[in-house]
Amino acid sequence: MCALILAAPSRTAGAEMLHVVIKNMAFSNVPATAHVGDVVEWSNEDFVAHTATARDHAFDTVIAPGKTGSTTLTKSGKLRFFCRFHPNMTGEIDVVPEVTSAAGARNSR
Ligand SMILES: [Cu+2]
Repeated sequence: MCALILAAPSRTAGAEMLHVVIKNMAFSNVPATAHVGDVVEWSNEDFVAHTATARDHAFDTVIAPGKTGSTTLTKSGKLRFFCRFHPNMTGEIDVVPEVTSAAGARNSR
């Protein structure tokens, strides 16, 4: 039997808020990487509505002009997203698993 069970995604204190700006019909300020459990806040600074929609339809958030929406990153892997209203608006974030305290000592830098 395997003693090492991958626990359900836990919302740890290390979760970060990532701010993505939607402006001039484009996603900007998109972080290259994020962790599972982080929250992406989408700020729509345009005068038209946009969506933040995952390619795999894990989420689909409509953001009205001047408003914000948020998405919690629940799984690791390459997150590709786009705007349903303007499919040429795309972005991607590399979502890496939450670092557990047991593995936390192994810093990559
Ligand atoms: Cu759009």
